[in-house]
Amino acid sequence: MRNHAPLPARGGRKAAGRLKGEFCTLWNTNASLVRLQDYGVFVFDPSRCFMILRRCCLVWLSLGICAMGGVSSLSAQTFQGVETKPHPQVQIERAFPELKITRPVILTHAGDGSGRLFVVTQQGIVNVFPNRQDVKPSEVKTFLDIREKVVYKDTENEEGFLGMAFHPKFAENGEFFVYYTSTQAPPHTSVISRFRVSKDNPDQADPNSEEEILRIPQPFWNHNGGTIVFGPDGYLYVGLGDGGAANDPQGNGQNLKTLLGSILRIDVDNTQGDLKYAIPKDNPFVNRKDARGEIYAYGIRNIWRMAFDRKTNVLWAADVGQNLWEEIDLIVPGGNYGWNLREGTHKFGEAGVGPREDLIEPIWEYHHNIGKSITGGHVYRGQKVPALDGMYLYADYVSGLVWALDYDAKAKKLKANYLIPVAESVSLKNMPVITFGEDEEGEVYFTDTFGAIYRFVGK
Ligand SMILES: [Ca+2]
Ligand SMILES: [Ca+2]
Repeated sequence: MRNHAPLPARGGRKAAGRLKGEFCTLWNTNASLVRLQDYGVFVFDPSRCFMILRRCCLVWLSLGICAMGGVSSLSAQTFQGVETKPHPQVQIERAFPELKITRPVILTHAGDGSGRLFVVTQQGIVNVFPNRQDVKPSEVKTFLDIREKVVYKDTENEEGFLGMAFHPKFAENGEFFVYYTSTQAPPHTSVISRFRVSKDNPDQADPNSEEEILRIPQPFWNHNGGTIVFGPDGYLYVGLGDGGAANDPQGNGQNLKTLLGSILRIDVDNTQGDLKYAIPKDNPFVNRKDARGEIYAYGIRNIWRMAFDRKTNVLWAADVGQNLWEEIDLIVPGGNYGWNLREGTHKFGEAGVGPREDLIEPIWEYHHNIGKSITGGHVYRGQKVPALDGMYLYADYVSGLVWALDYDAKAKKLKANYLIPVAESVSLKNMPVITFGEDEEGEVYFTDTFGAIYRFVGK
């Protein structure tokens, strides 16, 4: 088998990964739960792991060990004196109860006034459907199917179709952009491409319209980042991971000469020299010979979802941790977010450092006793749930908890962190949250690996 996850020098239990890294830590601490054929080899489907976790929890519940004590200890997290508590007015329910979409790794909209939602499978299918709660599976259409071009394996499940963003002027130019692991390139190559909608059917992309914009060779199959999003400035922001393995063995996070371990900011409406894009002249490192001009921020491990606050234009990112800490960052141009010298607000490894003025600390972190792999969401700016206005919605893939962080980015003040309870009508109480997304009105959704889509509602 060539499915060996690279074994790290230390922290070996983190060798196994998931879509955004480290799903399996939990399981390796109790390997008997999962039949790992070989330490560091993926032999299971994360969804199955999750089912096992649920079953175990049921057993613990019946033994009276886990019971409510376990739940309340999970919600009793604090950071900088702010204690997490359940939100009294908001809950989670299914958004489109009749739909089930395989590994729904992206949910977005076209921004063209059509109201349609686009949900993408990690294997490479872009689905489109009307944003109606009672939408039927028969109403879901295939907007684009590029499975033949996309590398996806359950055993190396951080590759695949990972990002999609509609051009801000999509209604006029029909352009949208995708990020995927390519079958038409050396192994572990990420590609960013432009596609166009077909001329005569708004629910279908032109599969032959692909223009490759950027290729990113990756040393390992994990930590590919993959979020692409247009900023309010019209530039495309690209979240890249550190390249993979554990501990960032190539030191990509702190290396400005590589695109890995950073967020890029590129102009896809223009070209420059041999590039299929241009580098904005006001990018922070554009005049440095020892740095790639595309880089907007660095010191990133593996951002799994980032999004602009549509009201304040602040870029929020969730960076997945390695051993102990998951974090939320506010991204500023030229910012160094610390990896692999820091993990959250802590020194990382023997070569790590204490707090340093040039390393930007997260605004929130949580320990691995709360969750083990953060999934970033959006600052809520919708109309339907006023109690969430201005709060950052996020979740943990492993513990299946969903939160709203109340942080005043202007005053740099942490106000509250709320656990969002799940409505009684939803049978699954802790879901492996794979991504968040917004519709045109700013309503926020999230998906789980079982294919369900959820939304937030007032109680
Ligand atoms: Ca990689
Ligand atoms: Ca950091």
